[in-house]
Amino acid sequence: MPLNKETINVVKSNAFQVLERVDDLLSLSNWEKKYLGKKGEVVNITKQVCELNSVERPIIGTLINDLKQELSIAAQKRKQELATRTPSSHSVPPGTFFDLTAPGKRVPLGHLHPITQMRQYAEDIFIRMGFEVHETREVDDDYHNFESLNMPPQHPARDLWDTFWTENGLVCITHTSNMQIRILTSKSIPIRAIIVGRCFRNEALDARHEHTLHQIEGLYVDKNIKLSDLIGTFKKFLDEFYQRDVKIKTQPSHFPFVEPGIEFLLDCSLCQGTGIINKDRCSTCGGNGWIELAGAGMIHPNVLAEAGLDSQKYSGFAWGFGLDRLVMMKYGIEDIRHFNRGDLRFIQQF
Ligand code: FA5
Repeated sequence: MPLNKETINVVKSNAFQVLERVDDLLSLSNWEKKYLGKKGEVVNITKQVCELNSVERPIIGTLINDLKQELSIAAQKRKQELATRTPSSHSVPPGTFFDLTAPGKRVPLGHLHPITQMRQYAEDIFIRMGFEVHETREVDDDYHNFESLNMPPQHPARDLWDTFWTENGLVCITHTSNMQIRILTSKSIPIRAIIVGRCFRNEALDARHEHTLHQIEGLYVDKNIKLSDLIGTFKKFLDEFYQRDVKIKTQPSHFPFVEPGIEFLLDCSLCQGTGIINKDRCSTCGGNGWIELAGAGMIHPNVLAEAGLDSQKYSGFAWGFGLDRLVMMKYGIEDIRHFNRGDLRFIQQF
């Protein structure tokens, strides 16, 4: 299309029509780019001036200069109007400008479940204490969940755990101890490992018993390891986890894969160890003021032998604690079932 007065008028009327609809500073900046920018419409037509004859050239050149000036003045005027107009709910306050480089608002898409948060927190503590972190399998075979742990078929201690079995004879793991033999056979001594994961039990549910629970197993093997090392290590972890000098007690217990076996109990944070809340029995600890956190003990010589380790030379300890119960005690959560209910009023507090 040849460059003439008509072409300039078309550019001008288009530019003004678009400018009328410009409603914010960002659109105005785009408008300026489109018409007055380096690759804009005005520059485009200016480039064609050299193709005109000597009579037309000065006339058209002057018209283009006028157009450029008119558009610049109009843009300036619009900018002032936009910057000083009464703010509506959709506009920015007067005098402000969009900072296109500012970081966006964080969209609340969700957050980690409290158990996951505390699992990571606990793992960090153990890593600082020199432990390696391993993940458990959730479905395993009889050998790893029971037999390798000094519980041959028909051993009565298998009944300690109400087990879910799959149709093809596998076990939904009842405890993270299922990984013990794998770690003992694959790692070199000294062994310092934790094993983290979900376990499943077909048992009656109450304020401190769930069918799906989270355990963290601890495994420590070296020369001259004693029961006092087990108690000291676990207490140190708890002090870090709760950020205070915790009150714990131990009592004898029996697990076929340790000898001797013990349990760790913590004073219940819901009733402050009294067993009573508002004259009623504390339902969280069952009224005895202590809540059982873990089973533990010195690794049984039969388990060490199964892993090919000489129990005359090496000794070690193991524990398995319920992470859900630790978190309950940390935050004063009175019922373990809150964790899996999916009630956002609960979850969003963490
Ligand atoms: C065991 O699971 C043993 N494997 C622990 C162990 C490991 C002993 C290594 C010796 C050496 P127990 O069944 O007591 O033990 O469970 C350990 C902990 O898991 C309990 O103290 C408790 O804190 C938690 N726990 C057990 N059952 C449940 C449940 N149904 N709901 C929530 N937490 C549970």
